[in-house]
Amino acid sequence: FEHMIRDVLIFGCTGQDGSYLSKSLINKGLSVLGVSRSDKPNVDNLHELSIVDKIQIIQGDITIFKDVQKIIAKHKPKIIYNLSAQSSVGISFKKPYLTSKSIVDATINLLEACRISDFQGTIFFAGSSEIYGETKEAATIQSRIDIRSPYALAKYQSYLQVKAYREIYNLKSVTGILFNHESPLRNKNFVTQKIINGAIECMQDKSKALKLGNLNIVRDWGCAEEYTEGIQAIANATQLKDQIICSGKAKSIKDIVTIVFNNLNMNWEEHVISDKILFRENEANISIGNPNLLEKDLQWKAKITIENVLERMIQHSLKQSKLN
Ligand code: NDP
Ligand code: GDR
Repeated sequence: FEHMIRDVLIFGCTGQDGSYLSKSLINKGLSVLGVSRSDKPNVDNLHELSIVDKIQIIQGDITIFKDVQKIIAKHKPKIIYNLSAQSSVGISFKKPYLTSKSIVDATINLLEACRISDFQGTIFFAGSSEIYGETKEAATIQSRIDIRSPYALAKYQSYLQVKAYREIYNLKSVTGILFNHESPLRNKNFVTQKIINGAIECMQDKSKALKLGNLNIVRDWGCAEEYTEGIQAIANATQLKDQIICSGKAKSIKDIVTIVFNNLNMNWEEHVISDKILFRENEANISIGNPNLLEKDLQWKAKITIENVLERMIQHSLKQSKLN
């Protein structure tokens, strides 16, 4: 492993998307070097996908310029994916500085390290639909920006950095603006996983309640595993262009709750409580994307429904709960 030249470098390889992306690249025969902040990274996701032995992970902090510079100089990757972030919108309200550092400082470090070393490959940045806030109609890449959280602010700043380095320095840097995408690897604090685990607890103990925030929030949901293919399509395009990855299909939190509880043969109204304490300040009620440009330019479109993803997540969580 030590001085082998790597095809692909992934910052944030231990997360949901980093794991699926690594698996997809490895399956295509590419060698993957992952970066984690930790020298004892949590490899549960990589283990789950049976790729722990097929990926090399090194320690590095993307918020430290020297770390990034050294990694690029030493490993000379052909392509870089930056998926690393404090990725929870909810947490970003309590940790705005950490969130900004993990996204904005990270992006400028990576762009600068690539500029200085005359990096010729593509640098993909995981942007977020949260930059569009409330979408009056399905968001396109030109839609109005509407910042409603420290997380969205950081993602917007980085999106501009990535675009500016492409335009000023001809760096091959590009952003994929991703709408919500879920999977069995989704961290437990995100709403789909919280609903599924909560519903399973209610099934095991009928007296249990599940406290959620605003049930009327509408989002555009998709499948994480599939979106990592869209990410590659954007990064490998002959003409680099910032693109939106979404399903174009809107569902409310109440819809997700209904699908999950129905799947487990329960009536959600007997268990779910909407608690004002869990509402987010100033949150966009509706966020939906328009998938047409990505399909037109790169012939990529989402095919897997959120119902299908939720079904897989439920099966996975049921299996886990029986193991424990
Ligand atoms: P995860 O939270 O699952 O993974 C992100 C990874 O970033 C972690 O595994 C962690 O790896 C690393 N990281 C770096 N700094 C921090 C920090 N301060 N706190 C926590 N983790 C940190 O994210 P996803 O895989 O879901 O998302 C990948 C990227 O795509 C992120 O940038 C996210 O903002 C963006 N995105 C995701 C969407 C989604 O719906 N999932 C939608 C839109 C954008 P380690 O500990 O090993 O360093
Ligand atoms: P979020 O995802 O970090 O907002 O964005 P999350 O799953 O936490 O929230 C999705 C929506 O559900 C609403 N909601 C609740 N959310 C949580 N966590 N807990 C609750 O009890 C609850 N009740 C309602 C939220 O208010 C929100 O509207 C995700 C992340 O992956 C980001 O990185 C990414 O950029 C965006 O998706 C697009």
